Amino acid sequence: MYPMRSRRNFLKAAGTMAGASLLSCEPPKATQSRDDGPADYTLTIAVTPVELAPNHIVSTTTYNGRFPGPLLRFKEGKQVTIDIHNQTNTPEQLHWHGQFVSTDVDGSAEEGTPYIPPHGSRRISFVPKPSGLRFYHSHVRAGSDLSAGQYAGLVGPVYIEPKDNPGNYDREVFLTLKEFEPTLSRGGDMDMDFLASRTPVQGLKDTGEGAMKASLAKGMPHGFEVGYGSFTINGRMLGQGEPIRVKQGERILFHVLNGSATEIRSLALPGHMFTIVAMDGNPIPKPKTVPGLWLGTAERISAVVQMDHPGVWIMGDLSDDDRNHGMGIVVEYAGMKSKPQWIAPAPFKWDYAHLGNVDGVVPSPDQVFDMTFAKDNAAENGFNRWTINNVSFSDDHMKPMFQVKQGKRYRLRIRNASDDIHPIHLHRHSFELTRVAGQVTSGMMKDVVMVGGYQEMEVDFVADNPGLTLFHCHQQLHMDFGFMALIDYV
Ligand SMILES: [Cu+2]
Repeated sequence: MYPMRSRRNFLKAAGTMAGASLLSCEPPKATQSRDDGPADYTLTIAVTPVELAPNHIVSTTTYNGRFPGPLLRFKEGKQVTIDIHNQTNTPEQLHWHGQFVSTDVDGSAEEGTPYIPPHGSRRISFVPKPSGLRFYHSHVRAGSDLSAGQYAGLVGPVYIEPKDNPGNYDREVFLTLKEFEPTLSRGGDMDMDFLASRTPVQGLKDTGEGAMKASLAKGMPHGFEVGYGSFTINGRMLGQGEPIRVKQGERILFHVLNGSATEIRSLALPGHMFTIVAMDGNPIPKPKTVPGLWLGTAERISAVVQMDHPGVWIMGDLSDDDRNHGMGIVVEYAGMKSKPQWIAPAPFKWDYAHLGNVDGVVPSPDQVFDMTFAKDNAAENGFNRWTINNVSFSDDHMKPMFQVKQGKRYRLRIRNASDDIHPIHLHRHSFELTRVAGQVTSGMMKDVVMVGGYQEMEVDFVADNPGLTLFHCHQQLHMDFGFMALIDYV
Protein backbone atom coordinates (compact mmCIF):
# COMPACT_ATOMS: atom_id res chain seq x y z
CA MET A 1 0.00 0.00 0.00
CA TYR A 2 1.00 3.62 -0.29
CA PRO A 3 1.08 6.23 2.45
CA MET A 4 -1.88 8.57 2.91
CA ARG A 5 -1.07 12.15 2.05
CA SER A 6 -0.70 14.37 5.05
CA ARG A 7 -3.24 17.10 5.63
CA ARG A 8 -0.55 19.73 5.18
CA ASN A 9 0.37 18.33 1.77
CA PHE A 10 -3.26 18.23 0.80
CA LEU A 11 -3.76 21.88 1.71
CA LYS A 12 -0.69 22.80 -0.30
CA ALA A 13 -2.02 20.88 -3.30
CA ALA A 14 -5.50 22.36 -2.92
CA GLY A 15 -4.02 25.87 -2.77
CA THR A 16 -2.15 25.31 -6.02
CA MET A 17 -5.30 23.98 -7.66
CA ALA A 18 -7.43 26.93 -6.55
CA GLY A 19 -5.02 29.36 -8.16
CA ALA A 20 -4.98 27.57 -11.50
CA SER A 21 -6.95 29.00 -14.40
CA LEU A 22 -10.14 27.15 -15.24
CA LEU A 23 -9.17 27.06 -18.87
CA SER A 24 -5.64 25.83 -18.43
CA CYS A 25 -4.48 22.29 -17.92
CA GLU A 26 -2.25 20.82 -15.29
CA PRO A 27 0.58 18.91 -16.93
CA PRO A 28 1.25 15.42 -15.63
CA LYS A 29 4.20 14.87 -13.36
CA ALA A 30 6.71 12.21 -14.29
CA THR A 31 4.91 8.96 -15.06
CA GLN A 32 5.27 6.52 -12.24
CA SER A 33 3.29 3.35 -11.94
CA ARG A 34 5.03 1.62 -9.04
CA ASP A 35 2.68 0.88 -6.15
CA ASP A 36 4.70 2.92 -3.68
CA GLY A 37 5.72 5.88 -5.82
CA PRO A 38 3.86 9.14 -6.30
CA ALA A 39 0.81 9.09 -8.56
CA ASP A 40 0.64 11.02 -11.81
CA TYR A 41 -2.50 12.73 -10.58
CA THR A 42 -4.35 13.08 -7.30
CA LEU A 43 -8.07 13.70 -7.10
CA THR A 44 -9.57 14.61 -3.73
CA ILE A 45 -13.31 14.38 -3.24
CA ALA A 46 -14.59 16.76 -0.56
CA VAL A 47 -17.38 19.18 0.24
CA THR A 48 -16.11 22.67 -0.59
CA PRO A 49 -17.46 26.10 -1.48
CA VAL A 50 -17.78 27.00 -5.16
CA GLU A 51 -18.09 30.67 -6.08
CA LEU A 52 -20.53 30.83 -9.01
CA ALA A 53 -20.52 34.64 -8.81
CA PRO A 54 -19.46 37.18 -6.19
CA ASN A 55 -21.72 36.67 -3.17
CA HIS A 56 -23.21 33.60 -4.81
CA ILE A 57 -21.40 30.71 -3.22
CA VAL A 58 -22.69 27.15 -3.08
CA SER A 59 -21.46 24.27 -0.96
CA THR A 60 -21.11 21.08 -2.93
CA THR A 61 -18.87 18.05 -3.38
CA THR A 62 -15.98 18.74 -5.77
CA TYR A 63 -12.71 17.32 -7.06
CA ASN A 64 -9.69 19.18 -5.65
CA GLY A 65 -11.81 21.98 -4.24
CA ARG A 66 -12.84 23.43 -7.57
CA PHE A 67 -15.39 23.21 -10.32
CA PRO A 68 -14.94 21.76 -12.83
CA GLY A 69 -12.39 19.24 -11.58
CA PRO A 70 -8.90 19.76 -13.07
CA LEU A 71 -8.47 19.09 -16.76
CA LEU A 72 -6.52 15.84 -16.99
CA ARG A 73 -4.39 15.55 -20.10
CA PHE A 74 -3.34 12.01 -20.88
CA LYS A 75 -1.38 10.52 -23.76
CA GLU A 76 -3.11 7.78 -25.69
CA GLY A 77 -1.64 4.42 -24.76
CA LYS A 78 0.62 5.76 -21.97
CA GLN A 79 -0.28 4.30 -18.58
CA VAL A 80 -1.32 6.68 -15.79
CA THR A 81 -1.59 6.18 -12.04
CA ILE A 82 -4.16 8.15 -10.11
CA ASP A 83 -4.77 8.45 -6.38
CA ILE A 84 -8.37 9.15 -5.45
CA HIS A 85 -9.03 10.35 -1.90
CA ASN A 86 -12.56 10.46 -0.57
CA GLN A 87 -12.93 12.93 2.30
CA THR A 88 -16.73 12.62 2.43
CA ASN A 89 -18.90 10.36 4.60
CA THR A 90 -20.27 8.37 1.68
CA PRO A 91 -18.72 5.79 -0.67
CA GLU A 92 -17.82 7.18 -4.10
CA GLN A 93 -17.31 5.89 -7.62
CA LEU A 94 -15.24 7.82 -10.15
CA HIS A 95 -16.22 6.87 -13.69
CA TRP A 96 -13.81 7.31 -16.63
CA HIS A 97 -16.48 8.18 -19.12
CA GLY A 98 -15.77 7.22 -22.73
CA GLN A 99 -12.61 5.22 -22.07
CA PHE A 100 -11.96 1.56 -22.85
CA VAL A 101 -10.85 0.57 -19.36
CA SER A 102 -11.38 -2.57 -17.25
CA THR A 103 -14.29 -3.08 -14.86
CA ASP A 104 -11.88 -2.79 -11.91
CA VAL A 105 -11.26 0.91 -12.61
CA ASP A 106 -14.28 1.94 -14.71
CA GLY A 107 -16.07 3.40 -11.69
CA SER A 108 -19.34 1.48 -11.78
CA ALA A 109 -20.43 -0.58 -8.77
CA GLU A 110 -22.86 -2.39 -11.09
CA GLU A 111 -19.85 -3.75 -13.01
CA GLY A 112 -18.02 -4.58 -9.79
CA THR A 113 -15.64 -1.62 -9.41
CA PRO A 114 -14.72 -1.30 -5.71
CA TYR A 115 -15.99 1.85 -4.02
CA ILE A 116 -13.63 4.57 -2.80
CA PRO A 117 -14.59 4.22 0.87
CA PRO A 118 -15.67 7.19 3.02
CA HIS A 119 -12.50 8.86 4.38
CA GLY A 120 -10.49 6.33 2.38
CA SER A 121 -8.49 6.17 -0.82
CA ARG A 122 -7.93 4.09 -3.92
CA ARG A 123 -4.99 4.03 -6.29
CA ILE A 124 -5.79 3.04 -9.85
CA SER A 125 -3.75 2.59 -13.03
CA PHE A 126 -4.96 2.28 -16.56
CA VAL A 127 -3.93 2.91 -20.16
CA PRO A 128 -5.92 5.88 -21.50
CA LYS A 129 -7.77 5.34 -24.78
CA PRO A 130 -9.23 6.26 -27.18
CA SER A 131 -7.91 9.76 -27.87
CA GLY A 132 -10.09 12.85 -27.70
CA LEU A 133 -12.40 14.57 -25.24
CA ARG A 134 -13.49 12.28 -22.39
CA PHE A 135 -14.44 13.12 -18.81
CA TYR A 136 -14.65 11.82 -15.29
CA HIS A 137 -17.59 12.04 -12.95
CA SER A 138 -19.24 10.55 -9.91
CA HIS A 139 -21.19 7.39 -10.67
CA VAL A 140 -23.22 6.79 -7.53
CA ARG A 141 -26.98 6.61 -7.16
CA ALA A 142 -28.45 9.86 -5.88
CA GLY A 143 -32.13 8.90 -5.85
CA SER A 144 -34.01 11.70 -4.10
CA ASP A 145 -30.78 13.17 -2.62
CA LEU A 146 -30.01 16.17 -4.81
CA SER A 147 -26.63 16.74 -3.14
CA ALA A 148 -25.32 13.38 -4.37
CA GLY A 149 -24.17 11.86 -7.66
CA GLN A 150 -23.78 14.23 -10.57
CA TYR A 151 -26.07 16.81 -8.95
CA ALA A 152 -22.91 17.69 -6.99
CA GLY A 153 -19.85 19.32 -8.57
CA LEU A 154 -18.21 15.98 -9.33
CA VAL A 155 -17.36 16.48 -13.00
CA GLY A 156 -14.07 17.18 -14.74
CA PRO A 157 -12.77 17.05 -18.34
CA VAL A 158 -10.19 14.63 -19.72
CA TYR A 159 -8.29 15.15 -22.93
CA ILE A 160 -6.38 12.22 -24.37
CA GLU A 161 -3.74 13.39 -26.82
CA PRO A 162 -3.76 11.33 -29.99
CA LYS A 163 -0.50 9.69 -31.08
CA ASP A 164 -0.45 12.04 -34.08
CA ASN A 165 -2.22 15.37 -33.87
CA PRO A 166 -3.38 16.78 -37.20
CA GLY A 167 -5.46 19.62 -35.66
CA ASN A 168 -5.81 22.78 -37.71
CA TYR A 169 -6.41 25.34 -34.96
CA ASP A 170 -4.56 27.99 -32.95
CA ARG A 171 -5.60 27.01 -29.46
CA GLU A 172 -8.03 24.98 -27.41
CA VAL A 173 -10.66 26.17 -24.93
CA PHE A 174 -12.47 23.71 -22.66
CA LEU A 175 -16.04 24.50 -21.60
CA THR A 176 -17.94 22.48 -19.00
CA LEU A 177 -21.66 23.28 -18.83
CA LYS A 178 -23.28 22.60 -15.45
CA GLU A 179 -26.21 23.69 -13.31
CA PHE A 180 -26.26 24.09 -9.53
CA GLU A 181 -28.89 24.38 -6.79
CA PRO A 182 -31.21 21.59 -7.92
CA THR A 183 -34.81 21.34 -6.70
CA LEU A 184 -37.63 18.89 -7.31
CA SER A 185 -40.76 19.97 -9.13
CA ARG A 186 -43.90 18.29 -10.40
CA GLY A 187 -44.64 20.46 -13.39
CA GLY A 188 -43.83 17.83 -15.98
CA ASP A 189 -40.87 18.23 -18.33
CA MET A 190 -40.65 20.88 -21.03
CA ASP A 191 -41.17 19.68 -24.58
CA MET A 192 -38.02 20.19 -26.67
CA ASP A 193 -38.25 20.07 -30.44
CA PHE A 194 -34.67 20.55 -31.64
CA LEU A 195 -34.12 17.03 -33.01
CA ALA A 196 -34.32 16.74 -36.80
CA SER A 197 -36.99 14.08 -36.87
CA ARG A 198 -40.00 14.75 -34.73
CA THR A 199 -42.50 12.43 -36.37
CA PRO A 200 -43.39 10.04 -33.57
CA VAL A 201 -43.63 6.32 -34.17
CA GLN A 202 -47.37 5.84 -33.72
CA GLY A 203 -47.16 2.49 -31.89
CA LEU A 204 -44.70 3.90 -29.35
CA LYS A 205 -46.81 7.01 -28.87
CA ASP A 206 -49.98 4.96 -28.29
CA THR A 207 -48.18 2.84 -25.69
CA GLY A 208 -46.63 5.81 -23.89
CA GLU A 209 -49.71 8.02 -23.89
CA GLY A 210 -51.95 5.10 -22.90
CA ALA A 211 -49.77 4.35 -19.86
CA MET A 212 -49.70 8.02 -18.82
CA LYS A 213 -53.46 8.40 -19.20
CA ALA A 214 -54.11 5.29 -17.11
CA SER A 215 -51.78 6.58 -14.37
CA LEU A 216 -53.37 10.03 -14.23
CA ALA A 217 -56.86 8.44 -14.24
CA LYS A 218 -55.87 6.57 -11.05
CA GLY A 219 -55.23 9.98 -9.48
CA MET A 220 -51.44 9.88 -9.73
CA PRO A 221 -49.69 13.26 -10.06
CA HIS A 222 -46.95 13.73 -12.67
CA GLY A 223 -43.63 12.24 -11.51
CA PHE A 224 -40.91 14.52 -10.10
CA GLU A 225 -38.58 16.46 -12.38
CA VAL A 226 -35.46 18.39 -11.38
CA GLY A 227 -34.97 22.13 -11.97
CA TYR A 228 -32.00 24.37 -11.12
CA GLY A 229 -31.41 27.77 -9.54
CA SER A 230 -28.12 28.67 -11.23
CA PHE A 231 -26.40 27.86 -14.48
CA THR A 232 -22.68 28.02 -15.24
CA ILE A 233 -19.94 27.50 -17.77
CA ASN A 234 -16.69 26.40 -16.11
CA GLY A 235 -18.35 27.01 -12.76
CA ARG A 236 -19.06 30.71 -13.29
CA MET A 237 -22.37 32.33 -14.14
CA LEU A 238 -22.53 34.43 -17.32
CA GLY A 239 -20.52 37.63 -17.00
CA GLN A 240 -18.95 36.60 -13.67
CA GLY A 241 -15.80 34.84 -14.79
CA GLU A 242 -12.97 35.87 -17.08
CA PRO A 243 -14.13 36.32 -20.67
CA ILE A 244 -12.64 34.20 -23.43
CA ARG A 245 -10.25 36.73 -25.00
CA VAL A 246 -9.76 36.20 -28.73
CA LYS A 247 -8.02 37.86 -31.66
CA GLN A 248 -9.49 38.36 -35.08
CA GLY A 249 -8.53 35.55 -37.44
CA GLU A 250 -7.86 33.04 -34.66
CA ARG A 251 -9.19 29.52 -35.02
CA ILE A 252 -10.28 28.23 -31.64
CA LEU A 253 -11.02 24.59 -30.98
CA PHE A 254 -13.77 24.48 -28.36
CA HIS A 255 -14.09 21.27 -26.37
CA VAL A 256 -17.62 21.42 -24.95
CA LEU A 257 -18.78 19.01 -22.24
CA ASN A 258 -22.34 18.80 -20.97
CA GLY A 259 -21.64 18.02 -17.31
CA SER A 260 -25.29 18.32 -16.29
CA ALA A 261 -26.94 15.65 -14.17
CA THR A 262 -30.20 15.85 -16.06
CA GLU A 263 -30.36 18.65 -18.64
CA ILE A 264 -29.96 18.86 -22.40
CA ARG A 265 -27.92 21.94 -23.27
CA SER A 266 -27.38 24.10 -26.35
CA LEU A 267 -24.70 26.63 -27.25
CA ALA A 268 -24.40 29.38 -29.86
CA LEU A 269 -22.08 32.34 -30.49
CA PRO A 270 -23.71 35.28 -32.33
CA GLY A 271 -22.29 35.85 -35.81
CA HIS A 272 -20.14 32.71 -35.72
CA MET A 273 -20.49 29.14 -36.94
CA PHE A 274 -19.14 25.95 -35.36
CA THR A 275 -17.28 23.43 -37.48
CA ILE A 276 -17.73 20.15 -35.68
CA VAL A 277 -14.65 17.94 -35.90
CA ALA A 278 -15.41 15.36 -33.19
CA MET A 279 -18.41 14.03 -31.30
CA ASP A 280 -17.75 12.49 -27.87
CA GLY A 281 -14.06 12.90 -28.67
CA ASN A 282 -14.20 10.77 -31.84
CA PRO A 283 -13.48 12.45 -35.21
CA ILE A 284 -16.59 12.52 -37.42
CA PRO A 285 -16.30 11.33 -41.05
CA LYS A 286 -16.27 14.88 -42.45
CA PRO A 287 -16.23 18.15 -40.45
CA LYS A 288 -19.69 19.79 -40.56
CA THR A 289 -20.49 23.47 -40.04
CA VAL A 290 -23.56 24.30 -37.93
CA PRO A 291 -25.04 27.48 -36.37
CA GLY A 292 -25.19 26.00 -32.87
CA LEU A 293 -24.66 22.90 -30.76
CA TRP A 294 -26.97 20.60 -28.84
CA LEU A 295 -25.63 18.20 -26.23
CA GLY A 296 -27.49 15.64 -24.17
CA THR A 297 -26.27 14.94 -20.65
CA ALA A 298 -22.65 13.68 -20.86
CA GLU A 299 -22.22 14.35 -24.58
CA ARG A 300 -19.13 16.20 -25.80
CA ILE A 301 -18.52 18.19 -28.97
CA SER A 302 -15.19 19.44 -30.31
CA ALA A 303 -15.75 22.27 -32.79
CA VAL A 304 -13.55 24.91 -34.43
CA VAL A 305 -14.75 28.52 -34.53
CA GLN A 306 -13.08 30.99 -36.86
CA MET A 307 -12.97 34.32 -35.03
CA ASP A 308 -14.03 36.67 -37.81
CA HIS A 309 -16.81 38.79 -36.33
CA PRO A 310 -15.27 41.32 -33.91
CA GLY A 311 -17.26 42.42 -30.92
CA VAL A 312 -18.11 41.42 -27.39
CA TRP A 313 -20.49 38.48 -27.52
CA ILE A 314 -22.41 36.16 -25.26
CA MET A 315 -21.71 32.55 -26.11
CA GLY A 316 -24.70 30.97 -24.48
CA ASP A 317 -27.60 28.59 -24.26
CA LEU A 318 -30.47 29.08 -26.71
CA SER A 319 -32.90 29.05 -23.76
CA ASP A 320 -33.35 32.69 -22.72
CA ASP A 321 -34.32 31.65 -19.23
CA ASP A 322 -31.29 29.41 -18.66
CA ARG A 323 -28.90 31.93 -20.26
CA ASN A 324 -30.32 34.75 -18.14
CA HIS A 325 -29.71 32.57 -15.08
CA GLY A 326 -26.06 32.12 -16.02
CA MET A 327 -25.63 29.59 -18.85
CA GLY A 328 -23.17 31.54 -20.96
CA ILE A 329 -19.68 32.98 -21.19
CA VAL A 330 -18.45 36.26 -22.70
CA VAL A 331 -16.24 36.16 -25.82
CA GLU A 332 -14.26 39.37 -26.13
CA TYR A 333 -12.20 40.37 -29.19
CA ALA A 334 -8.91 42.18 -28.49
CA GLY A 335 -9.40 45.93 -28.32
CA MET A 336 -13.19 45.72 -28.02
CA LYS A 337 -15.00 46.99 -24.92
CA SER A 338 -18.78 47.06 -24.81
CA LYS A 339 -21.75 45.36 -23.23
CA PRO A 340 -21.80 41.71 -24.33
CA GLN A 341 -24.45 41.08 -26.99
CA TRP A 342 -26.68 38.06 -27.51
CA ILE A 343 -28.38 37.43 -30.83
CA ALA A 344 -30.19 34.13 -31.31
CA PRO A 345 -29.18 32.15 -34.41
CA ALA A 346 -31.76 31.35 -37.10
CA PRO A 347 -33.70 28.23 -36.11
CA PHE A 348 -31.96 24.97 -36.96
CA LYS A 349 -32.48 21.26 -36.28
CA TRP A 350 -29.99 18.87 -34.72
CA ASP A 351 -29.40 15.99 -37.08
CA TYR A 352 -27.09 13.18 -35.94
CA ALA A 353 -27.60 11.22 -39.16
CA HIS A 354 -26.19 14.08 -41.28
CA LEU A 355 -23.11 14.43 -39.08
CA GLY A 356 -22.23 10.90 -40.16
CA ASN A 357 -22.24 9.41 -43.68
CA VAL A 358 -25.88 9.49 -44.81
CA ASP A 359 -25.30 6.88 -47.50
CA GLY A 360 -22.94 4.89 -45.31
CA VAL A 361 -22.69 1.15 -45.31
CA VAL A 362 -22.00 -0.78 -42.12
CA PRO A 363 -21.16 -4.46 -41.54
CA SER A 364 -24.12 -6.68 -40.67
CA PRO A 365 -24.34 -7.37 -36.95
CA ASP A 366 -23.87 -10.90 -35.66
CA GLN A 367 -26.90 -10.40 -33.43
CA VAL A 368 -29.57 -7.78 -32.77
CA PHE A 369 -30.77 -6.88 -29.27
CA ASP A 370 -34.18 -5.24 -29.00
CA MET A 371 -34.67 -2.67 -26.28
CA THR A 372 -37.89 -0.86 -25.42
CA PHE A 373 -37.83 2.02 -22.93
CA ALA A 374 -40.93 2.86 -20.90
CA LYS A 375 -41.94 5.14 -18.05
CA ASP A 376 -44.15 4.13 -15.14
CA ASN A 377 -45.44 7.54 -14.04
CA ALA A 378 -44.74 8.49 -10.40
CA ALA A 379 -44.56 4.78 -9.49
CA GLU A 380 -41.70 5.02 -6.99
CA ASN A 381 -42.58 7.41 -4.15
CA GLY A 382 -43.57 10.04 -6.67
CA PHE A 383 -40.56 9.43 -8.94
CA ASN A 384 -41.04 7.97 -12.39
CA ARG A 385 -39.88 4.37 -12.60
CA TRP A 386 -38.07 3.46 -15.82
CA THR A 387 -37.91 0.10 -17.54
CA ILE A 388 -35.92 -1.52 -20.33
CA ASN A 389 -37.90 -4.44 -21.77
CA ASN A 390 -40.25 -4.20 -18.76
CA VAL A 391 -37.41 -4.64 -16.25
CA SER A 392 -36.55 -1.85 -13.83
CA PHE A 393 -32.89 -2.19 -12.77
CA SER A 394 -32.40 -2.28 -8.99
CA ASP A 395 -30.36 -4.09 -6.33
CA ASP A 396 -32.83 -6.97 -6.70
CA HIS A 397 -32.78 -6.90 -10.49
CA MET A 398 -29.16 -6.74 -11.61
CA LYS A 399 -29.02 -9.90 -13.72
CA PRO A 400 -27.32 -9.18 -17.07
CA MET A 401 -29.99 -8.68 -19.75
CA PHE A 402 -27.77 -9.41 -22.77
CA GLN A 403 -24.86 -11.79 -23.43
CA VAL A 404 -22.10 -11.08 -25.93
CA LYS A 405 -19.06 -12.93 -27.28
CA GLN A 406 -15.74 -11.23 -27.73
CA GLY A 407 -15.07 -10.02 -31.27
CA LYS A 408 -18.70 -10.09 -32.43
CA ARG A 409 -20.69 -7.10 -33.63
CA TYR A 410 -24.02 -6.34 -31.96
CA ARG A 411 -26.85 -4.00 -32.86
CA LEU A 412 -29.01 -2.34 -30.23
CA ARG A 413 -32.44 -1.73 -31.78
CA ILE A 414 -33.87 0.89 -29.49
CA ARG A 415 -37.52 1.90 -29.20
CA ASN A 416 -38.44 4.77 -26.89
CA ALA A 417 -42.04 4.40 -25.70
CA SER A 418 -41.83 7.62 -23.65
CA ASP A 419 -42.09 11.28 -24.59
CA ASP A 420 -38.73 12.11 -22.93
CA ILE A 421 -35.42 12.39 -24.77
CA HIS A 422 -32.92 9.89 -23.36
CA PRO A 423 -29.14 10.37 -23.63
CA ILE A 424 -28.25 6.67 -23.58
CA HIS A 425 -24.71 5.62 -22.65
CA LEU A 426 -22.64 2.46 -23.03
CA HIS A 427 -19.70 1.97 -20.68
CA ARG A 428 -16.19 0.88 -21.77
CA HIS A 429 -17.12 0.73 -25.48
CA SER A 430 -17.97 3.10 -28.33
CA PHE A 431 -20.94 2.48 -30.60
CA GLU A 432 -21.59 3.45 -34.20
CA LEU A 433 -24.85 5.20 -35.08
CA THR A 434 -26.44 3.17 -37.87
CA ARG A 435 -30.05 4.42 -37.94
CA VAL A 436 -31.52 7.55 -36.37
CA ALA A 437 -35.31 7.96 -36.51
CA GLY A 438 -35.49 5.95 -39.72
CA GLN A 439 -32.49 7.62 -41.40
CA VAL A 440 -29.47 5.40 -42.11
CA THR A 441 -26.04 6.72 -41.18
CA SER A 442 -22.53 5.42 -40.52
CA GLY A 443 -19.07 6.41 -39.42
CA MET A 444 -20.01 8.27 -36.25
CA MET A 445 -18.63 6.64 -33.13
CA LYS A 446 -20.11 7.83 -29.85
CA ASP A 447 -20.64 6.76 -26.27
CA VAL A 448 -23.77 8.84 -25.59
CA VAL A 449 -26.61 9.62 -27.98
CA MET A 450 -30.00 11.26 -27.51
CA VAL A 451 -32.96 9.06 -28.44
CA GLY A 452 -35.96 11.30 -29.21
CA GLY A 453 -39.40 10.92 -27.64
CA TYR A 454 -41.40 8.08 -29.30
CA GLN A 455 -38.46 7.53 -31.64
CA GLU A 456 -36.35 4.60 -32.75
CA MET A 457 -32.60 4.31 -33.11
CA GLU A 458 -30.04 1.66 -33.97
CA VAL A 459 -26.46 1.64 -32.76
CA ASP A 460 -23.82 -1.06 -33.31
CA PHE A 461 -20.91 -1.99 -31.09
CA VAL A 462 -18.13 -4.53 -31.29
CA ALA A 463 -17.64 -6.58 -28.11
CA ASP A 464 -13.94 -5.83 -27.70
CA ASN A 465 -13.49 -5.13 -23.98
CA PRO A 466 -14.47 -8.18 -21.89
CA GLY A 467 -16.24 -7.79 -18.56
CA LEU A 468 -19.61 -6.65 -17.27
CA THR A 469 -20.70 -3.60 -19.23
CA LEU A 470 -23.29 -1.11 -18.08
CA PHE A 471 -25.81 0.45 -20.44
CA HIS A 472 -27.95 3.26 -19.07
CA CYS A 473 -29.71 6.52 -19.63
CA HIS A 474 -27.32 9.28 -18.47
CA GLN A 475 -30.13 11.41 -17.07
CA GLN A 476 -29.48 10.93 -13.35
CA LEU A 477 -33.18 10.93 -12.49
CA HIS A 478 -33.78 8.17 -15.03
CA MET A 479 -30.74 5.95 -14.33
CA ASP A 480 -31.39 6.12 -10.59
CA PHE A 481 -34.94 4.84 -11.02
CA GLY A 482 -34.39 1.74 -13.12
CA PHE A 483 -33.06 2.90 -16.51
CA MET A 484 -30.04 0.57 -16.64
CA ALA A 485 -29.09 -2.84 -17.98
CA LEU A 486 -25.99 -4.98 -17.84
CA ILE A 487 -24.31 -6.73 -20.75
CA ASP A 488 -22.13 -9.72 -19.99
CA TYR A 489 -19.40 -11.50 -21.97
CA VAL A 490 -19.85 -15.26 -22.22
CU1 LIG B 1 -33.47 8.93 -19.76
